[in-house]
Amino acid sequence: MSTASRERFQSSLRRARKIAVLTGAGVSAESGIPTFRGAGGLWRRYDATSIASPEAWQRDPGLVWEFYNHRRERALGCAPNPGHRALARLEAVWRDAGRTFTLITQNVDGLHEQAGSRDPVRLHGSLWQVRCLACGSVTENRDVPITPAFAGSGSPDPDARARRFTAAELPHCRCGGVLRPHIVWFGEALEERDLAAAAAGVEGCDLLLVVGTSAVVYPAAGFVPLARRHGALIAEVNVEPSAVTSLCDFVFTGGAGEILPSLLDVAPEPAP
Ligand code: BV8
Ligand code: ZN
Repeated sequence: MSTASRERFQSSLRRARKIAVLTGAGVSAESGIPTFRGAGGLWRRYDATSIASPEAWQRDPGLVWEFYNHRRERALGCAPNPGHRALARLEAVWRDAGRTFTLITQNVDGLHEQAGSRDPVRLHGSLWQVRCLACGSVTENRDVPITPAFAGSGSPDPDARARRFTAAELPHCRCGGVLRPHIVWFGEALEERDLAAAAAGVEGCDLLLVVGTSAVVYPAAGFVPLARRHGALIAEVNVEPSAVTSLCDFVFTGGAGEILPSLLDVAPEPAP
């Protein structure tokens, strides 16, 4: 990161009246949460659509819950890293100065909230929420294992043909309905409310900060060209180029946990 580009970025950041941030799995990598497409990534081991999709759920809901139970178990022991905390600090400083700050995340691990981010737009849902297929209620659920039958089940074998869990062993709502992860799977529409909140945060923003995403999943990745069309400056923090690096005015290469604390340690410039 050259000092010149860092100073140019920080001077633009100070003047920004409306900031938007889009994060992906990379912001949680230094917290020990595996990414999807990088080395050791989750989707490297599994074909995403074979596990995180409505078809997979129809075929074998127990296998899908085994996958999410395993991710919940792993996430339980993970804490926010300095990257999450730097973003939460920037949010607090900007909002205290009466300016606008919107954090949009593709992550489902809940680490932004744990770091103090007040109301992230969670485009893909949450590992810690479940939705009832019968009554539609969405509730917080931090049971690990999700039900006793999943204790120690580990990560699933997507090639397993036989169902390993009975319907009775799946989590159920008080109304008797089966509970699914409240997560947006491939082929499922994102919630209109979340898409609208993200668009409102990006449209008219002076600066969009893109942190730790390969930017290959839509419609989330579409917020980067949207910001550009609205004339925003775009900065990226990533350990390697992504699908949107060519759209960025600033590119800072390295870990989010290493780069963000000093990069974002600026105060907003008083209004002229
Ligand atoms: C939908 C939940 C339509 C699951 C996820 C065009 C338009 C619309 C849709 C599509 C389209 N083209 C294709 C589609 C379909 C599909 C899609 O985008 N497919 C891709 C793969 C091509 N999109 C959908 O299906 C979406 N739905 O469009 O529905 C519709 C409309 C109406 C009615 C019905 C249907 C739904 C998408 C949501 C899918 N669910 N997650 C779960 O998590 O279990 S997406 C999945 O990918 C994850 O949630 C993840 O968040 C997301 C994006 O991945 P990243 O976060 O970027 O993570 P990744 O590992 O890829 O990259 C990590 C990055 O971090 C890397 O760049 C790495 O270098 C960097 N990094 C690593 N370490 C660090 C770091 N950076 C900084 N510091 C570090 N230390
Ligand atoms: Zn119910």
